[in-house]
Amino acid sequence: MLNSTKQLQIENSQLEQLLNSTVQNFTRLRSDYDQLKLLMNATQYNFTLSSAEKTRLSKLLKNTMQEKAQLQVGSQELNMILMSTLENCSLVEEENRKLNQHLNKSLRMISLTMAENKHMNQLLIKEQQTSKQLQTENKKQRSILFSEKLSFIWRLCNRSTLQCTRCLPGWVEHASRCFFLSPVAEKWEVARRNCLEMGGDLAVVLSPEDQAFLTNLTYQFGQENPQVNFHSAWIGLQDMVKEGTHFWVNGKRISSALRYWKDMEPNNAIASWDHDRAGQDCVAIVPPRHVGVGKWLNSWDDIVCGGKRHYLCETMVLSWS
Ligand SMILES: [Ca+2]
Ligand SMILES: [Ca+2]
Repeated sequence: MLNSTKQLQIENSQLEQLLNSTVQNFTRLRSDYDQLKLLMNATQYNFTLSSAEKTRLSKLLKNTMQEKAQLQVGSQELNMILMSTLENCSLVEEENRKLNQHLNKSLRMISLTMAENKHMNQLLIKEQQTSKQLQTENKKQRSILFSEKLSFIWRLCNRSTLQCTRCLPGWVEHASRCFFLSPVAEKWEVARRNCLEMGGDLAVVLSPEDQAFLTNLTYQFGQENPQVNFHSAWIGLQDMVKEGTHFWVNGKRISSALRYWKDMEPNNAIASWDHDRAGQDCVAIVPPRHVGVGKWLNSWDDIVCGGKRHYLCETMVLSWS
């Protein structure tokens, strides 16, 4: 019995300890429960808050995505505009570059033209000065030329053209000499004296050109003076000293290269009235029927010196120095 009681007491004590322990555990569990509840409530609150936040953030995200899409479209448009603008910029730059080149070229041209103008102006001024000086000089010279002292010059010059001949009136210039065909006929010696008195002598043929000129002069005289009994004109050639040996009045013998005798001349013919039988020792040019054809240059004939013929004189040209 005692044992049983003691056993019971032990058991009771063990139960009591267990109970106490259980109460303690319960109390602790209760406390844990309360804390967990509080925690759960807090978590629920937080969850609610998180949901709302999530919804808000979702909306925000959606809006942001829309905005992003719009911004992308806008960005593309802006890119296109930018590209187009850049292209235009490039074209404008190219155009600018060309315009600049053109401008530079124009500026250079203007610069050159200005320099040229300046040069021309200087030349013009110089030319005007020269012209003025020449006018003064011209005026002075004209006053001298037209003065009484030089009036004789106007017998030799054309007042309109101011061209002057180097031969006296009535004389013709040829080969830097002056020639004169007399309007009257004289014996050869008288003719020569007349030529000498005029400062010259009877004409001498020094070249084929002289022969052509003198022959043509006699031809022209005949053509222009049909009323004149014009047979021929003395020249400065004779063989008075020795028959057949012809000398010019300048002292030279006739040259073999310059002989212009007519056919059958010189024949030293003796005329019926030539009682002295002097023959023909003086030479004259007989005008041809035509000039420039056939043997027209062969115009010389030896004639009796005492016969009267027109005559050809020559002088040196007038010298102004
Ligand atoms: Ca003779
Ligand atoms: Ca003859």
